[in-house]
Amino acid sequence: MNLPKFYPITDTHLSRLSHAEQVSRLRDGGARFIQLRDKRLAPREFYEATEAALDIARERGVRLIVNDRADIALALGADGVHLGQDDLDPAAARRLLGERFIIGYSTHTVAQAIEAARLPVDYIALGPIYPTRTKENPAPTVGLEALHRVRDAIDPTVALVAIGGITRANARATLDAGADSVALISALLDTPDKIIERTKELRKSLG
Ligand code: TZP
Ligand code: MG
Repeated sequence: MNLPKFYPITDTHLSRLSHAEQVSRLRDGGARFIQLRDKRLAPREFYEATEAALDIARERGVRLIVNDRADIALALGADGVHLGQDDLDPAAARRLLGERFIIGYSTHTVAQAIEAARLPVDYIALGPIYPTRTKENPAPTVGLEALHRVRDAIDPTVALVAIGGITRANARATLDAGADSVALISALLDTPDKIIERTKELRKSLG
């Protein structure tokens, strides 16, 4: 699949803003493809936050991916789901969601990514590429070399997303190493008043 060069992921703890407000500001900065991620909310609350964010996203031409919860993505008609190694298996999610939904899948090593690309997924995420303070108990960093190796090994129609410690300073090099898109949290969200500005700057630097 075709992905924009950058892929923001919401974080309410870091930004102190609702998911809907983060989507709005990220969109103002030029984002068109956003993931809603919340490790704290109960499923019902996450459903409600996703519903509110989807209203904004639809109005403003943003595709929204729901982290972890294929059921919420399906119930609300979001654009897709992002699954981790402990979530619903991607093949099961594909059976549930059908072909119309985007399925993304997190991987943490070269071998895992190559294996994952054979599953019925639209993109795989590989990371952390660089050290990150955003994720609890992150896997060891894999570096740019791992991106090269995965890109060379997998089907070109499966998009490759780099995640973990991406900033404006390293985003270009990360794309050049073989990522189709870079996913970011703290570089865009850790200063709520600057989300629009940071997103615009990133977009500009990626051309
Ligand atoms: N998965 C691997 S690293 C990471 C996730 C969710 C956190 C990315 O956050 P940041 O702030 O962009 O390093
Ligand atoms: Mg998950």
